[in-house]
Amino acid sequence: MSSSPTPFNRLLLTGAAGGLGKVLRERLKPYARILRLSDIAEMPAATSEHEEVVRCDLADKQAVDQLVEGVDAILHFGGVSTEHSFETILGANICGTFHLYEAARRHGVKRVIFASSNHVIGFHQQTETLDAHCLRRPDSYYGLSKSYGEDLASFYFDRYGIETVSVRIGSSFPEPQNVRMLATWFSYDDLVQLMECSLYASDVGHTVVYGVSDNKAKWWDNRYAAHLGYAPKDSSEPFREKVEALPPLPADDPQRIYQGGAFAAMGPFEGK
Ligand code: NAI
Ligand code: 15L
Repeated sequence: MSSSPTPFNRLLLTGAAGGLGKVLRERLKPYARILRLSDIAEMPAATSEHEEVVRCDLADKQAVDQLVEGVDAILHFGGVSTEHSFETILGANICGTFHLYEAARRHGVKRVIFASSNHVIGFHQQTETLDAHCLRRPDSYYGLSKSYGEDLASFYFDRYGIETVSVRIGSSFPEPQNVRMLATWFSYDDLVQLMECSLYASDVGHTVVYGVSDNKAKWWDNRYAAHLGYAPKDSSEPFREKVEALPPLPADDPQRIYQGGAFAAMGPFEGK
């Protein structure tokens, strides 16, 4: 990738008030003349004529349609980001992602970057190495919603030619918080690099890529996404001593068995 790719006219970032949204609000500036920032939650006002701030509930089809008008590409980070009851997930993640693709189709948007999750494959064991063609084994209603999002991406490419990079994000935080994250950690710098690759690579069709840094502990193999040109620079290894000093978990704790960790043991959310 060149050091300064040509900026898009207008990029839409959903989930702009969230943890990753705040990072991307700053770091996506070089890639767009105008960044349209959206969330259901309140956000700081636009800081220049290069930002547009739009409050929008992804569950509101008409509002999402208006949100997408005039946009060249979408980074879809909005939605419920942890495990909850199916009903809580339904509006934002399942209906919301459908609304976004329908709006993209109506308004001629050609590229989406979808913040999928490792919880799409979270019921695989930590002893396995997975590539993008592996069987999905969602570990939660949240993981199911991301799996559905990947299916929407596949369908909207096959049917309407809208390209998507579905990024199965591992754990994107300032630093790994536990031993599991030694394998799943995805630094903010590597996240930004992968966003750039996903925006500018040609002919991505529907590409699934694991959003993960160059960690020594590896569960995921990104060979089917080599065409994106993503080359992570960071590693969780400098944090190993710190997280290994945390109180150890019992050998049968889901955080030590499943790739999705604790999500694999959440719920049920209803009576018997
Ligand atoms: P976050 O929870 O901090 O941000 C999500 C944002 O979506 C929030 O600001 C929330 O207000 C917004 N949102 C929720 N419901 C909405 C609705 N109905 N309409 C519009 N906006 C709504 O999560 P984070 O960590 O920033 O993650 C961003 C995206 O990346 C999420 O889609 C998450 O599932 C995904 N992801 C993040 C990972 C991570 O390690 N941070 C790992 C895997 C996936
Ligand atoms: C996710 O999908 C969540 O959005 C994030 O909050 C973390 O729990 C992450 O996965 C993880 O698996 O560490």
